[in-house]
Amino acid sequence: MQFTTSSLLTTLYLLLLLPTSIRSVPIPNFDLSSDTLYPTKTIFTLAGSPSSIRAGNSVSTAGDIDGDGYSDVIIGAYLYGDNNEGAAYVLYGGLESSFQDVTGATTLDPATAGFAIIGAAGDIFGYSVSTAGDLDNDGYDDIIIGAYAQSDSRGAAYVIYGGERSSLQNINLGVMDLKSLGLGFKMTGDASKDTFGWSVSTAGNINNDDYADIIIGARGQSTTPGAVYVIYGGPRSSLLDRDFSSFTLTS
Ligand SMILES: [Ca+2]
Ligand SMILES: [Ca+2]
Ligand SMILES: [Ca+2]
Repeated sequence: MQFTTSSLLTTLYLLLLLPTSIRSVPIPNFDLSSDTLYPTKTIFTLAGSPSSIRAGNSVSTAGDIDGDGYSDVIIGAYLYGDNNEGAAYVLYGGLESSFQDVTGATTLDPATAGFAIIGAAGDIFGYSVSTAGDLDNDGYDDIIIGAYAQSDSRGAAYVIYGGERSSLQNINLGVMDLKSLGLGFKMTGDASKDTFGWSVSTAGNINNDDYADIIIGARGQSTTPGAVYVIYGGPRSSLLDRDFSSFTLTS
């Protein structure tokens, strides 16, 4: 390609028309002890003693769990409760003007703010949280939450389906069964001390079908040692509670 003076001037002129944000992208440094981030309004504050519930030990996008086009967030608070139940909070994204402060309570308003999921006693539920992607391909992103301390640290992980806000609700896993209620399903680790659910994440779509997949770490698994489970998504009818003590790991 041959450049003429005219074509070079034209190119330079077009470059100058580019927005400043494209030509140079300054990234400021922030000192969180003194600087104020924009927007200054927080969307999540905790009443009581935040240090005791460890809110924010784990955080993740929740994908778009209510299908309104705005991404949502999930926040773990693994020491919530008098008996280390642990909790996770889903907070909806939206117009900035719609953001509201909420408290680390047992319930939130699923119609406007989000919803809370509380673990059973001793679970350390919410130590790990993540979007699961759209595991059942119904158009709504789902979430996965780990509870590594359950049953002498055998551990568990829970998938909760997204849906219209009218279908989303506060969940207490101490008294509610996800599968029978059609809200999701539960996976449990192989043996005591496996700490199944120590880490959880979407796996993307590892087999390139129509369904997102998930990955779960069990760092305490003693025979391997450490183990990672990848579980395929699929139609909701195929997503059953799973007890991995009845599975044989293969290499
Ligand atoms: Ca949303
Ligand atoms: Ca889904
Ligand atoms: Ca898949």
